[in-house]
Amino acid sequence: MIGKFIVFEGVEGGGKTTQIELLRDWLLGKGESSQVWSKSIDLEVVITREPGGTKLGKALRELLLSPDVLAEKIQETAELLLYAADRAQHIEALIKPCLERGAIVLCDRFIDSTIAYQGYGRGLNLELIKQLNYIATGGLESDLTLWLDIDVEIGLARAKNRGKIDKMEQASIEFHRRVQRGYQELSKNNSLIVGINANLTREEVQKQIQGIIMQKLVEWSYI
Ligand code: T5A
Repeated sequence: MIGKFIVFEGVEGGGKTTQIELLRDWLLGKGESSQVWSKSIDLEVVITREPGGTKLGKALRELLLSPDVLAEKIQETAELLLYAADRAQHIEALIKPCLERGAIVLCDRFIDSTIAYQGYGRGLNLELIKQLNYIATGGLESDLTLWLDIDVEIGLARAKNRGKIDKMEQASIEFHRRVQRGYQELSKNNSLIVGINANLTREEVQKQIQGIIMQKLVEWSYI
């Protein structure tokens, strides 16, 4: 793989979508954030997300997250397998081809979401989830994971202010706290996960991210 795979993670409303778009513009040297170095390198930046990065993924996302689309509850194991199916399709149909042609892929959620939500949140077996993640990804890992670490209450309030609430956002505060604990545990045990204080303003959060990406671009010999 010659591209780079950068994942954004965290609890609801942490600002992943907002920060991914700001980072894409910064990397491409657009607008106010234009950088001298970005003019001299020819980057392709691809934004994608889980669930929903492919056509199959969009259909699965609708089933998984729209509160009224199914007249029956999706059972926890079935939910786990649907996220894995979304991921398997995403990796083969979109992420690998992008990385093979050298793109920087910015992905909203990946395997750590399954560990945090289905593992810590729902209480499903963590070892089985790791095995399933391996089957879905074929072992592909991120080059960097940015964990937007926000207080659960602030994140949920931001998500609610935005309007429509999805199925996960309707879950109890205790569920979201367990998910948060999952991210805390993951970040302790994986040096590729970098925590970002996401309680701050959009601009302050973006500055932290740009600082880390700048170091990585040097380490990865882009600049
Ligand atoms: N899921 C996913 C699983 O359970 N298992 C899995 O394996 C996977 C892959 C995805 C859901 O699926 C679950 C987890 C999720 O519940 P989603 O719609 O993608 O659903 O949900 P989120 O990823 O949580 O995305 P959100 O859209 O809720 O939040 P974002 O993208 O983190 O935040 P964003 O940028 O949309 O910001 C939210 C609001 O806050 C404002 C924004 O303008 C927006 O209104 N905002 C700020 N306000 C103040 N200060 C800042 N710094 C702000 N930054 C953004």
